[in-house]
Amino acid sequence: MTQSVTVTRNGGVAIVTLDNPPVNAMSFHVREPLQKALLKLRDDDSVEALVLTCAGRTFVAGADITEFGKPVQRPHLPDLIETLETFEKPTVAAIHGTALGGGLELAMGCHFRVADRGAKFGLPEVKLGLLPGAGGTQRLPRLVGPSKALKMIVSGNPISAAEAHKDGLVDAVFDSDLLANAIDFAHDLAARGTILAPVSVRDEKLAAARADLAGFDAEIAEALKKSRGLDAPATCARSVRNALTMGFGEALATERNYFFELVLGDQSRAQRHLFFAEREAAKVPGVGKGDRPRKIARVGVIGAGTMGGGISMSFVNGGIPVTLLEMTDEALQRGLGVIAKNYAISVSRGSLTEEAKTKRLAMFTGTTDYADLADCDLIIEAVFEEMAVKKEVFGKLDAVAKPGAILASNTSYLDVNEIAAFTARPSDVLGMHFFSPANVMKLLEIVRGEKTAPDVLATAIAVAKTIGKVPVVVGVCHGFVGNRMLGARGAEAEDLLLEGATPAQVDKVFTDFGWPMGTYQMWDLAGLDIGWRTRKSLGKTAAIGDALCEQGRFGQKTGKGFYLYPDGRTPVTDPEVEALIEAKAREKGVNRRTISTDEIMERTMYPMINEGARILEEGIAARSSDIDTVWANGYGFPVGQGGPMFWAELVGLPKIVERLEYWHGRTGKEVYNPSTLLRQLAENGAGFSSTAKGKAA
Ligand code: 3H9
Repeated sequence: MTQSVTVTRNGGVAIVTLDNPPVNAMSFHVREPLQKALLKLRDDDSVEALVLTCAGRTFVAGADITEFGKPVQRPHLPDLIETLETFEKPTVAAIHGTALGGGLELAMGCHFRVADRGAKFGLPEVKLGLLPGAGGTQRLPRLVGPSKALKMIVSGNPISAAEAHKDGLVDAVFDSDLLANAIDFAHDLAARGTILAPVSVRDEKLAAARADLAGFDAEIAEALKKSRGLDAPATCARSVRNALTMGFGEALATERNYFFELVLGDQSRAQRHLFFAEREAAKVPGVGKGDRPRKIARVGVIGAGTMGGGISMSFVNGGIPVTLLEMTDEALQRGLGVIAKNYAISVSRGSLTEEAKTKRLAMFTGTTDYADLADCDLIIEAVFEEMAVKKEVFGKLDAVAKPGAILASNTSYLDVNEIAAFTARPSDVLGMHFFSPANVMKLLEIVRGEKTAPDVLATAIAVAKTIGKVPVVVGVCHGFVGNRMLGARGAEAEDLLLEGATPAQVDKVFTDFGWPMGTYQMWDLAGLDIGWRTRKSLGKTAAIGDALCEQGRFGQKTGKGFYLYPDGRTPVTDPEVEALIEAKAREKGVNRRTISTDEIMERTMYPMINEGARILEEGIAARSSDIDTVWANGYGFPVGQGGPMFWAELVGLPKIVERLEYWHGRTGKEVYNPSTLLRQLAENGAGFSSTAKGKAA
């Protein structure tokens, strides 16, 4: 085993190297030897300066998240930083890769920070439901000013080396030879006898905000606008504000208390669960290190509509050129026009430069000829959701695609095995289910067919990561993981209204839980006519949904649906809809009554969890954490609740089974019939993580 901390010398400069693969997290087995080494070097008169550096692909990426929630072993990270601040000789952090969380806090314990040009700096603790707990909320404002620190800490987003240099977080940036340059930098400081002030005593950048607390409070309000329902962002902001109103020592101790409060809370537990769940999802049973991803240099996309356009943009944004195919030149030009408009909006918002826009647009090649897809390594169809259409497309693809090319369907519901059978190469076929808007939503459901080859899955996962998506491998079934559970969540939506609830009441229960919107708002956004058409084709009806559509109320796009949309976007309760619901209830002989919040939760969330358990039982998802990853990244499940399966365990599986049984007894509906797996787990006092892997495996 390599040593996690080594000390070498270059004349009077001591070089301390941390080595804790893969990301140099500050685990106990790093902290302990580091503290010993630092104390020794501090008191060694032959040492004139110190350089702190890391082996491997990155500087320290933070505290070791796996240690959270367990008893902390001393020395703590703040102890190390305190030791660094007591050095009376220059200390220099040499940063490559990412200095994140506790890693950046450690670096801020040094007098100076120098960095590789490609390095990134951030305090992403808020994304784990935490705040920086080793002085980050106190030292960062002192280096970059409180406004910038507030933005960085509340968003958790990293900044580049150039920005960090401009803002005063970093003292020098090098294009190459970071360590050699850092050593020279340290020698130079030692030779010049530079006067050293630890970051904790540098208060100059705080002065302006200290004199205008009201102004800073306005900045806090702005920064917290998007953090509804989460505790960590407000705590981060409060702690940064403490830098303005308290002395360093008091603010630091307060930050530590905040950290312990948050780390023991359910929200942080949920967000840490999602962090590891996302990484676990990329490890697919049956896909090993030997299944090397195929090279994807060009992607073909069939269909330049909303979905195909968004998918194409995702690849181009990730640096992969796209050949976009449409049936007619008119449809192709329309699709390319929408893409160009989307990029122009990004330029006008300042999130893309004109130059980058031109570069990206040049990466699209439009065609109406299938033969032009011959040089593509991956081809994704985003055409009409009808098996006959898929058959035609895959037949044509099979004829033109080069050997080894991967053929993917963006289907949301259809049988990928049947689609694969339309080709002579079913092992190269799989589903790649993007979520709308495809250039924004992070989730990618990768649907594993019976014959999909392991290296094809490995390729899909790798390319998904390249374009910034979160891949989750699922098995074949109607609706896969996400849409199948969504169906269960909405199964009782009509009856809840008939029995006495209102759309606004149900949707409020959803938004209070943390969802970005409720069921009826979501349906209005998607368009009520979609479900209406599907119902008609299946010979099904929905009393309220059908009646709304018969009146031309298709949702937001027609200005009215379950709600009115006077400004085109904001839902407003419509008394006509309430009258319609009451009339339909009378027609059906349903006596309306008061529906409680608990009932709404039980009749929406519990069927969804039951369906999730069935999905696990059937092996459509390999693990319950994959289901949570799907929901957090594709459907806006509130991250502070950890995903449906994590949340179900917080509620308690026995309670969920008991209530499902109650509703099953009362209504006889199958959505409430507890799955065998759910019953077994509840009886045995077990959790979902004990479940087996299946078809997705
Ligand atoms: C903190 O610092 C609190 C302090 O303020 C206060 C303390 C008192 N710990 O993402 P990858 C694992 S909170 C433990 O696939 P990439 C990860 O699970 C922390 N493990 O690589 C995975 O394991 P496996 C603040 C960690 O190259 C492996 O490393 N810091 C940690 O795509 C590779 O990870 C953060 O929130 C960790 N801190 O991305 C940064 N980090 O192979 C969190 C990673 O078994 N980390 N692992 O699945 C990241 O954002 C990304 O990992 C990083 C690399 C960008 C660094």
